[in-house]
Amino acid sequence: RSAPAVVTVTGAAGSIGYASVFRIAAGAMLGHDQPIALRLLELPQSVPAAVGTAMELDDGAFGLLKSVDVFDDPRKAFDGASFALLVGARPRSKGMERADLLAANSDIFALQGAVINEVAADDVRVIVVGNPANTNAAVAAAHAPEVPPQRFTALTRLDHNRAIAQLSHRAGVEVGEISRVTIWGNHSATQYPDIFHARVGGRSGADLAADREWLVDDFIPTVARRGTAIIEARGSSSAASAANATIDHVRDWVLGTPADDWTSTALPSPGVYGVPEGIVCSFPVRSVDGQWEIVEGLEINGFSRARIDASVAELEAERVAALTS
Ligand code: NAX
Repeated sequence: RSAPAVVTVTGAAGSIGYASVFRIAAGAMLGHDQPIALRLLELPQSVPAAVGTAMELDDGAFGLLKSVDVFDDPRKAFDGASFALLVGARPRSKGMERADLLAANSDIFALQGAVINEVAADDVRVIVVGNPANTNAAVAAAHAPEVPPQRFTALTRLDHNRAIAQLSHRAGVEVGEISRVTIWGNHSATQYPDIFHARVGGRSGADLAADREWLVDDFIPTVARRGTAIIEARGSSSAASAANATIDHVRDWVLGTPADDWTSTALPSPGVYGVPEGIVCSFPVRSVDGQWEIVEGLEINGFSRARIDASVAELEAERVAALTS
């Protein structure tokens, strides 16, 4: 039995935090033989709610859960952390401009990046869920010069899983028979779910994509706007599915992606696929020996190129706005 892995979850009293921590404690993220030390970081006003969550975690009597601590001080919460799940973020309030939202989050993620740089474990892996997730990850990475940039990632796995589910319905194929789907770009309405390289049961994704009307008017917007559809249906935003995707992301990062498949993760571009260096962009990735490797050499057709470029342009504008705010 190894020493407990220190897992810090920010925004732990929020919806996604609440939906994540019980499954993490049950071993769904790091495996059923890895003990866990959970750290819950919240804003001071939400510390009581996080304490309530910690009490419920206690009541789960999880064999793998060695400790749960609640903090409102990032310095304590990230001390020695090997996994930093950055879920808490400033939501857009009424009358708030997009620039204000970017600025407010830039402050939060600059501070958290700097603290992680200083006090987290040497092997720290960061996943940003809080929106605007890609840009928040870019800001945090920019403030953590001693952490390799590729350890700062943002969640696009929920979009990836949504794309697989939609393909499964369309083709009448089990989700387990679908592979090599890619989300490119930003976790926003400009994201591009690419099925040209996918395998869908016995068919190729390119074959399905030949129905351009379905691709353009149905599949792509359904995936990209799924978050809004969930809000309309449930009256609040995706929580359990986002928690599930976060757990999938970290599990694959640590334990590896299946041979013959890949997944989608946003990480700082090393300058591939025409994405400028440092832009936190979603790519097709494999996890090898605990590190993300971008799947290179995929042929990008004109249809895909235009959509990737549009999302990357949005990311560049966001980054400029966040870093100069
Ligand atoms: P909630 O509002 O339920 O919870 C957020 C929690 O974060 C609150 O309890 C708040 O007190 C806390 N918080 C805010 N700032 C903090 C800080 N500086 N330090 C510590 N805690 C802080 O939101 P929830 O539904 O859980 O969503 C969390 C974030 O995920 C949002 O930014 C949301 O937009 C984003 N999402 C990202 C997704 C993705 O795929 N990347 C999908 C789902 C979700 O929309």
